Amino acid sequence: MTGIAPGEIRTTCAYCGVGCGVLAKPDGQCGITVRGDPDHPANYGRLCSKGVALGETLSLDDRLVAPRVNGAEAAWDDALDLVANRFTRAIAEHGPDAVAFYVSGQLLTEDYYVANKLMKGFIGSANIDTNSRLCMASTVAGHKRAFGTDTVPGTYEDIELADLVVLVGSNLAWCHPVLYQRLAQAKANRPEMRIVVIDPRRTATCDLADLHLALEPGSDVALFNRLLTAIHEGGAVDIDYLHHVDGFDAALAKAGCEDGRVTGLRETDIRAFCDLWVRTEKVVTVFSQGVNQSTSGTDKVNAILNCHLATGRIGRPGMGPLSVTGQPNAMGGREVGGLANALACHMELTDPAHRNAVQAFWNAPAMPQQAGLKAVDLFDRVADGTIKALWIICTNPAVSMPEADRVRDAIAGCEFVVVSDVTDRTDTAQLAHVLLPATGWAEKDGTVTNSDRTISRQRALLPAPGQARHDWDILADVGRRMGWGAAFDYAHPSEIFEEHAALSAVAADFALDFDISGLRGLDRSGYDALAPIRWPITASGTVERFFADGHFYTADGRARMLPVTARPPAARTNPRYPFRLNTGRIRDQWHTMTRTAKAPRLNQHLGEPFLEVHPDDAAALGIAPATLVAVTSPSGRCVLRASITDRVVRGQVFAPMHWTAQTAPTGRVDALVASAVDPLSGQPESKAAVVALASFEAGWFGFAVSANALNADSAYWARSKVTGGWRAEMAGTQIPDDWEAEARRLFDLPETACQSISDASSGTARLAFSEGGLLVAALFVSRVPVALSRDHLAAQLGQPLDVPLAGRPGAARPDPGPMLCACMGVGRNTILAAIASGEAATVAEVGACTTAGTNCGSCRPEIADILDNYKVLAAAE
Ligand SMILES: Nc1nc2c(c(=O)[nH]1)N[C@H]1C(S)=C(S)[C@@H](COP(=O)(O)OP(=O)(O)OC[C@H]3O[C@@H](n4cnc5c(=O)[nH]c(N)nc54)[C@H](O)[C@@H]3O)O[C@H]1N2
Ligand SMILES: Nc1nc2c(c(=O)[nH]1)N[C@H]1C(S)=C(S)[C@@H](COP(=O)(O)OP(=O)(O)OC[C@H]3O[C@@H](n4cnc5c(=O)[nH]c(N)nc54)[C@H](O)[C@@H]3O)O[C@H]1N2
Ligand code: SF4
Ligand SMILES: [Mo]
Repeated sequence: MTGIAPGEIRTTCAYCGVGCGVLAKPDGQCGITVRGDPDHPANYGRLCSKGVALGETLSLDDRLVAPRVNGAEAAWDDALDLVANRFTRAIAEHGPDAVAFYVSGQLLTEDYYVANKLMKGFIGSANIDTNSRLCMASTVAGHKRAFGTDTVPGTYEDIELADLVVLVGSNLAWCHPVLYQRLAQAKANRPEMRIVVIDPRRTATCDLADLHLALEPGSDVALFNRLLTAIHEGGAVDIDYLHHVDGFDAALAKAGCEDGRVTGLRETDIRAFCDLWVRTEKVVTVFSQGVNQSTSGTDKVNAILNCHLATGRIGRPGMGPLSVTGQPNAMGGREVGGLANALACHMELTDPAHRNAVQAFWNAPAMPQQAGLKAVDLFDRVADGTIKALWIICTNPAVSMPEADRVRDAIAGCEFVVVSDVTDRTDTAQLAHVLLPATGWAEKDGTVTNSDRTISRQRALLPAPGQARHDWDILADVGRRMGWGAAFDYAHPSEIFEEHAALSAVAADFALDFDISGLRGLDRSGYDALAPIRWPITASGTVERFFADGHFYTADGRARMLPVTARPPAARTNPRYPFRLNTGRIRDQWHTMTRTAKAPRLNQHLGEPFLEVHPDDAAALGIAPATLVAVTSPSGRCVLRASITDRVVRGQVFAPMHWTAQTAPTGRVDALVASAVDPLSGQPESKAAVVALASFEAGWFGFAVSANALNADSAYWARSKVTGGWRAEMAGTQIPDDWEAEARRLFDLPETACQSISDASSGTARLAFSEGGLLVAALFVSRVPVALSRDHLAAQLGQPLDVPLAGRPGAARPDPGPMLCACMGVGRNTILAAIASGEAATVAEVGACTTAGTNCGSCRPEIADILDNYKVLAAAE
């Protein structure tokens, strides 16, 4: 181990399922500095832009620091008595299925374990589901069908060892950036390595691809069926391995009926992909939400697994399917049985032997016999009043569930809603009767499991703010108040971990895959010192590779290939809703932005909600660049900034999922998404809504910066944090009579000195407010989208008003342009200048000249893009 510096604490990143090790150093002032842990097997020292900015997200200004009941601060005792009483009453009056928990893959394993134990063992209902239903459920269902259990056989090293890496529905460059960097490095070391990206959209990940297959949304099964046929025809079937596999003939027969044309791909491209796959033994298929979030998600997973099983390319170095998990503890949630149809330690809720074993182990009074409500059904039952008491922990369903307006209204109409969060400023928290302050990432202690089954410790770095308590502690306290003191008598997460490890020994008696019984008996210091370790960790300590030996976890020990056929997405485009809406993530924001949006540098990459539209579609609809688009679907409406780009094909549009009523009320894209689900996994089709587009006829556009929060209420607004204040994009239909009065209200500055320039004929106005000669707020408006250097204006906050109202820097100070490299703080213009000067012609040279892309590297695909565009421009001149 490389030593750690004095004062540094080893922990794990708060965000994605890569699960990077972090060395954090508290600065003694409630802050921390971070660097990548060089010894952690997930990242070996690397961090992405979000990881680098962890220290900038810890301010306490928006934290929830005391319990609240109906909006008023309350004592913990009163709040928790109320929760226990209301749940007890609902159960007494209506039975255990009248209550529900909706939890999260961002809980630590220990939190998750207690939530699951309380609901399934003691309340006696399986109505606990998690946001993993929106995330990993199709993979879980596909793994179980094929392997008899939910095992991810691959590891991160396999990606590096492979000769062909196929990325299906994964924007690895932005969503698992450190894995992407490992892949990029492996390809740089071995240029003969091939990478194929299968995604309807040309993402940043495609920059590394030798082949990008922009297939029709939802058509992955057809492509992998074509591949299975090609595997057979090309002689790549592993006859010996097929002794361990059932269902080859049926799967192949079904695959043979598939019409590859539904993929919309050129036959030559399909062939090129199949040829590459067939002739390359070391193949890793990485897949993510483009696969899972689909009404045929489980079939997509099995179509992929079929190909690996048929070739025996599974469980061996450099080979295998690898589902990358999204949330930091999505995998841990699967281990503790967080889903409504699962039981702890990969045991089955519907298997009486498993159920009895868990009941005996927990000494539990009641166990449900059947699976509980899956997320979409769960909120339907909230809407119709069947669920009388609901506890939402560590997730924001009023934003992230499909048909989000309906879900929001359902929560608002529920008799009793408890929300545990780190902040009250979420769309869901605003609907709670009881709001419980949870400790956050920097304050919590426990374990998380990443995409390749590596368990890592997350360690507390800072004291809990105010009265905030740990999620496991809040849950256990409610368990005690409901009358189950002995079962919830935990004093420290290590005790919960110990119990989980002991339960896994029970599971091991059933010869299940999940086994951490080798970690039993860790005392507190052993737990505190636990180094990253991949399960299984059996009592005899062996760590094996799954499936290479042909042993699976089905009744007969053989894997299953499934006959599957492609189905189009549930919603069909039609003349009323002619566009297919794809949704997903951007590089520097995390989900509903409650944490990442606190770091100014993470807001600079893409600062407002947007819609990617193909140039031809935009032209046909009269949507000009940077104007606004009204997007409607059968379930809702959004207004988003038009980003006109051929990264999407005609007829398809893409919008990020991150914005909320707190940050951009018309940017809640899940309002547009229908709640159609996969029949097996219950996972919603988040990536294939149908929508109509129209230009949003704005009478004015505005851009504002302010040292204080803004009271924006125009038809369109989106705000984000900048250093020293806020910035907002705005637009409205009616032009106000008096811009100064409007600005004073917006900024809540009734008296402050104001300088303004306006031109009624062009509709422009520029207003600057200053105190003591220093800029405190400014508003620029125009009839067309406001053109000015936003970062420059934001940087003027608190500065002397020397170049008033120019909107761009003077010649002496070049404008760095929009932030491209969040880690090193390098703007687009700085990079362009380096390229134009002739000093930098490659990504590496841009790094050498400007430092851009030299830390986490997440922006390197975009730098490559700028270089390419520049070369095209130069050639055209
Ligand atoms: N920056 C950032 N990183 C994150 C997160 C975040 O919020 N921000 N969230 C984390 C979480 S919880 C998750 S689950 C992961 C998600 O990680 P990813 O799954 O990589 O991310 P998404 O952007 O949701 O979707 C991936 C891609 O699926 C494509 N797609 C859409 N439809 C189809 C289809 O029918 N077939 C195929 N093959 N592809 C399709 C989309 O165009 C998109 O590029 O990211 C994790 N990492
Ligand atoms: N259209 C569309 N919708 C999607 C997706 C998509 O691709 N497209 N992706 C789906 C996927 S894969 C996912 S994972 C979900 C994510 O969606 P959500 O889970 O709803 O999003 P988050 O913003 O991560 O919500 C986490 C909440 O927990 C709070 N929190 C943070 N730390 C703690 C803690 O330690 N304890 C407690 N109690 N609270 C804490 C945060 O402040 C935040 O409010 O979105 C899903 N929705
Ligand atoms: S890739 Fe980035 S967000 Fe994901 S765990 Fe690593 S540092 Fe955190
Ligand atoms: Mo996710």
